[in-house]
Amino acid sequence: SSPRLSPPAALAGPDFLWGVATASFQIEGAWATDGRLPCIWGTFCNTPGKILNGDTGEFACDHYHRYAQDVDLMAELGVDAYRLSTAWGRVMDEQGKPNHKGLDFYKRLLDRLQEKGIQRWVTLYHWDLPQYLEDRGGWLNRDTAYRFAEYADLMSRELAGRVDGWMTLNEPWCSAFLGYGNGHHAPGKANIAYVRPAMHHLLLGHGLALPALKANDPGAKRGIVANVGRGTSDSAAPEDQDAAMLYEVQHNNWVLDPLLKGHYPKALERLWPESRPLVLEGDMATISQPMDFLGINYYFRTNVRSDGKDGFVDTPLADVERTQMGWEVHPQGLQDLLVGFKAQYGDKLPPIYITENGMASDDAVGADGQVHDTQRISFLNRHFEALAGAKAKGVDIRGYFCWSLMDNFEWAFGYERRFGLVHVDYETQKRTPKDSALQLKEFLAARG
Ligand code: GBH
Repeated sequence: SSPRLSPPAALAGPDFLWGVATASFQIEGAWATDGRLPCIWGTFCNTPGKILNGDTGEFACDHYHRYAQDVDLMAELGVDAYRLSTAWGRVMDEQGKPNHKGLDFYKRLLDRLQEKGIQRWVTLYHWDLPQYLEDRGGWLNRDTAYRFAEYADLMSRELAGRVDGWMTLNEPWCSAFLGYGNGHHAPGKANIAYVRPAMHHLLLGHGLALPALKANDPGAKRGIVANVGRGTSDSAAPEDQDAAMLYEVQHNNWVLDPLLKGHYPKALERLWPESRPLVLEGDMATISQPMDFLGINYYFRTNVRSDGKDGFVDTPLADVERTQMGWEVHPQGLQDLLVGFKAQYGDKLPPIYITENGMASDDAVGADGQVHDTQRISFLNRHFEALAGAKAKGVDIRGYFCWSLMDNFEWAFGYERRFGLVHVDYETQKRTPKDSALQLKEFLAARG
């Protein structure tokens, strides 16, 4: 029999929200259906050599056509909440006019969730920038921030009353650094001088969107989702400890300081002096407006050493447990980061939701028709303990969304990496709840 999923009592109360998460491009497929415009990830998929095995998001989990069954599956699991994202290019044309076919899809989806009593947490931007905006410079162009605010305005007018929590951006670090700095993600630009301007325009778009969300849908909560990483060094040498600090500045404070303190961290000048953004008067006030919550995505710890200059190099540890992604399993990092953020930001730190956490494993349906994802169950248990520990140390944590509801298009790694609680057979589109999903269901039901 499989190991049990057993979250600590501190996370089993009625005030703690349990959910699952996905993103539009990773599950919907139907990438040219009902007037959906091309996006940068479609272009990236069509560029040879960018995605493992040449996979694309054209069909993905076919969620666009199977959303009703997928909602029923979530209801079956008994989750309190679902975090999804909307595709900008489905709902708005190049002139900024609404595309009602695309909007209707999201309305049907959100209404079905409501019928099943599942809270709706909606991310407006999970990386699928319309290609026509990239053709005008994408996030390197300040104008994109204003276009994003228009999109947020449209969505919050159209979907007002149907959403419990709005999230402006998913992981701006990834958009800026992987999209424009090293080119591992769409649009595949690789120039370190681009990363800080791209980040500034992303955060500006977030700030410009907040007032519209509040005005149009005052009953919903508003926040953003940041990916955070734990950086430590196995060397006590001062330059290596300094490198670990720089890792966390680059991954965490680059995003959180402007949002919560209203300025960029000084250490960015050491890391990337050549990449200074043009910050206009008022921008930092726009970016640092208060939010109702902060979404945190946590996956792993990175061990670093000094690169001998003003930076850090990844120095992988031997003999640690890793996932199918090669990422180290390090639950303590989640607790250390949350406790550290509380110390760094104090009262400025909004209530926290873990908006993503989970792991990839090479899961297959066995002869018994089941998927025994024992590493995932153990991974989740250890992260729940770490989270309860952070809560006990005074961090205000309100909920946890597992990444992901189901296996899906894992960006540059295509379909080969499986993050789902539910297994997807991409030939038949059959969904099979893995042991982790069945265990989660038992826990959720037993909460009473
Ligand atoms: C999240 O990104 C995404 O939001 C989600 O769509 C995705 O499917 C999920 O996680 C699983 O990957 O410094 O170059 O070594 C993951 C975010 C990926 C951010 C790895 C930091 C380190 C890149 N993280 N990354 S690097």
